[in-house]
Parts: sequence; C-alpha cells; structure tokens
Amino acid sequence: MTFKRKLLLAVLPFACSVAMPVSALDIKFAEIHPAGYPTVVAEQNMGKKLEQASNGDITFKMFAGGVLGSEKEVIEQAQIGAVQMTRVSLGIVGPVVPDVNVFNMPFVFRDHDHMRKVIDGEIGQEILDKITNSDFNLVALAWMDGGSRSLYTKKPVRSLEDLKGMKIRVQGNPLFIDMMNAMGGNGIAMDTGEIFSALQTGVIDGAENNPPTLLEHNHYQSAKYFTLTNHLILPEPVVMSKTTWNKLTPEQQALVKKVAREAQMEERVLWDAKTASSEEKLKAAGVEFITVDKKPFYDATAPVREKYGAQYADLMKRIDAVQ
Ligand code: BDP
Repeated sequence: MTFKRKLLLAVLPFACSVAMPVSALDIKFAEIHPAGYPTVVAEQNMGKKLEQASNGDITFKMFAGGVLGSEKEVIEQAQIGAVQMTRVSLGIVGPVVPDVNVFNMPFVFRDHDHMRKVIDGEIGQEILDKITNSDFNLVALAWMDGGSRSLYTKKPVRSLEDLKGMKIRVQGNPLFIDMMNAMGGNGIAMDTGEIFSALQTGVIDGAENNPPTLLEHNHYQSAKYFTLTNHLILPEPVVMSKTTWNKLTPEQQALVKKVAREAQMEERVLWDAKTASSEEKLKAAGVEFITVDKKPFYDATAPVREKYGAQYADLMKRIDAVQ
C-alpha cells in the first residue's frame, strides 16, 4: 500500500465523523452519591425530560456512586468535556472560583430555609453566574440542596471544649480547615470516598456532614455521635461542561436550563423526606443525636467570616436581608 493510501485510510474515519451531522449528544452525568439519593433521583428525572423533549437528540446516562472519580477529579474531567455534567458541593468549587466562598462560610445562612430562599433568588443566580463566567469552562445551571452539615465523631462532642484536638475531615477548601481549626479541632482535608476507612483506621476522629451522607456513605458505622452544630449549609451546583454547552442549539440550551431548574425544586422535596428517614435509621442504628448551644461555635468561627467575608461585606448584608 502506498504511503498516500495509508494516510487516506487513517484520516478517513475522522473526516467522516466531521462531515456527518451530529445527530445525538450523549451526556454522561457524574455523581458521587449512590443510586436512590435525592440528588441522583432528581438528576435522572431531569435526564429523562431532556431525552424526551429533545426527541432523542440528547441522551443522558447517570454514573452514580463515584464510579467516575472524586468530585475534584470529575470537575477536572468536566472542564475538558470528558464528563458532560455533574453536581458537586460548592465547597470544592471555592478554591477555584473564590467568589463562591461567600456561601461556604460557617453560619452565613440563618437556617436551611434561609439558604433555600437565597439560592432561589437573584443572589443564587449571581453565584451561579460567577462559576459560569470564571475560567472554569463550566456552565452552572441550578442548585441542589445538600442540607445542613453538623459534626459526627467517634467520641461525643457536647461542647466546643470536647472538640479540642480532634482530627476532623473537611472538604478540600482552606476555608474549611480554618473553620475547623477555629472551632478547636484539627481540620484534615480528604475526598469523600476516603472518609469511611479513615474513620475506621483512626486516621480521623470524625467528619461533618448531613444525615443522608452520614447514613448512605456508612460513616455512622464508626461515628456514633452526631452533634447538631449546623455550621455549614452548602448548596450544590449542577454544572455542564462549556465544551458540551457550546455544542447545543440555543433551544437546547434553554431546555437544559429549564429542566435543571425544575430538578432544583424537585430535589428539595426528596431531600426533606430523605433527611427525615435518614435520621430515623441513624437513631435506630444507635447514633446519638446531640443538641448543643450553637453560640460558642458561632463565636469561635467569627475570625473565619472576617478573614474570608471582608470582601463580600455588601453581599453578606444582602444575604442577611433575604427573609
Ligand atoms: C455531601 C455532598 C457531596 C460532598 C460530600 C463531602 O453532597 O457533594 O462531596 O458531602 O463532604 O453532603 O465530601
């Protein structure tokens, strides 16, 4: 075979794929939570709507349970378009898009309802836009509700003093390390998937999260004390790779936005039910729920809000004003 002919054969498949009209766009959606988790269910329903409304031009496949990697790894894949969509905690977005850290500050929201009102309104959209307009190569579409995060530990924490020196896992964001250290603990960053064995082997003494994660990621098997500090209320953006977004027609883009927003509203209903059932299951499994005075935790973290929040003073006032 002549060299020219070989070359032709080699480039032919690529030439064909460029020339052929793109009939279907396949969306791989990455989730670290397992099947049946509120975010996963709402996202799958979103996917079904996308497939139906696009007459099959868009296909959607959920990869739950962290099979495509940790949130950090998946975000990197989404940035290059290898994964088309994902949902991540805002905690891990903070180090890359610092402006989102205003929502990542301890006790920035009065309570869970306050957070929901903020994300549903113009401030929520502004923070999504910060992600979209950053160099992150992602389009942030909507918010999932990740509830309120509290401490869970192998030994009970009944006061701020009890936390002293305990090694507590936090998400990989310097703000959270500072937060944990300000509360007297020793903040250690690691990926979600590493927490279970780190608890078992004693690498950490505890972690902090919401009841569904404490249950579904089996952390309760080692951490039997759940101290209701509610120190973080982190919403979770649903994002699409900009590489994928740019392949969509304007109509398809509008559709994606619409169904993502619908998923935002649907997920919170599932969330509330899942939180209630998780609490019951955790209690039945012997987890002690400890109510504490939150004021010492709030006061201890004031320097963190000052350090990270100074630049968002106006925005924090606006967040505060949301009723
Ligand atoms: C869960 C969030 C998930 C986080 C996880 C964690 O839903 O996105 O990655 O916490 O702390 O509540 O790693």
